[in-house]
Amino acid sequence: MIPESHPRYKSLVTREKLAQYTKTGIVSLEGLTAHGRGEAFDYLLGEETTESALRAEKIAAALLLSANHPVISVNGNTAALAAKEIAQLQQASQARVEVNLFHRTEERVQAISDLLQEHGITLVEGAVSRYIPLDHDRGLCHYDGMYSADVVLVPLEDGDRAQALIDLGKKVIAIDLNPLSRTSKVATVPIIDEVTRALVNITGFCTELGQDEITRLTEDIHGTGFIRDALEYIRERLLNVLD
Ligand code: PTJ
Repeated sequence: MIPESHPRYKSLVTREKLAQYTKTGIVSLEGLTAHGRGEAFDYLLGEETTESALRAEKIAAALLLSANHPVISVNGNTAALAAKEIAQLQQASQARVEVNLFHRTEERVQAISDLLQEHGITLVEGAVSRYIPLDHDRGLCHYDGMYSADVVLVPLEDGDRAQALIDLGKKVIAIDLNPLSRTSKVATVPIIDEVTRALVNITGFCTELGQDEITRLTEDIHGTGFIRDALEYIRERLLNVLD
């Protein structure tokens, strides 16, 4: 029982939720360590959305709305933390949602799909094939999902898939609290923010943006600027932490 008065109440509740989700296979045991890395970066970022991340989230919304075939990729941690927020973003953006796992088993795919569907999410279903040239299971995807996508939202991973998607000519929106991750570095738009905060903000922008703004926001995107902003923000906070 976690007392609400605990100064880290929210964080402890989230940890407990993720630990519970390992029992149904929705979150992998490795997912718990991945969450710890995210928490550490969120701590450094002050556990709130920075102005720079909010700008990235606006561009992400514009990219999703301007896409012909937007896809949201969902892994175990993302499903456990943000099923409700993904449902809302799907409504607002009309993006397809596809389960894509690193630690892939058919049981986990099924458990995560069930959780997402319980939240009202429509999934790309059916056979998968190794359409993304990777020698691990993140390479498996659906023809009418990620394979045909022009914009892919990739939350919570630090690996080689983002680069592979870019090499296939797709635009990649990453959500990752680690500004130094491979995924953040290569993404068209790296969103250095916590996944639930980021998804809520992107959904909000999806309901607000008009066509002129969408065109302006997607014209000329400089992803590395968001990484510099996040590192500078952390540097400033560390220098002033004892003031
Ligand atoms: O469910 P699976 O099998 O697909 O596995 C999912 C994990 C997350 C285990 C897998 O993708 C993995 O190993 O990821 P990495 O390489 O640890 O990368 C996860 C990234 O997400 C790290 O850079 C973390 O900083 C970041 N992260 C963790 N929690 C959050 C986060 N970013 C945003 N919001 C979070 N809540």
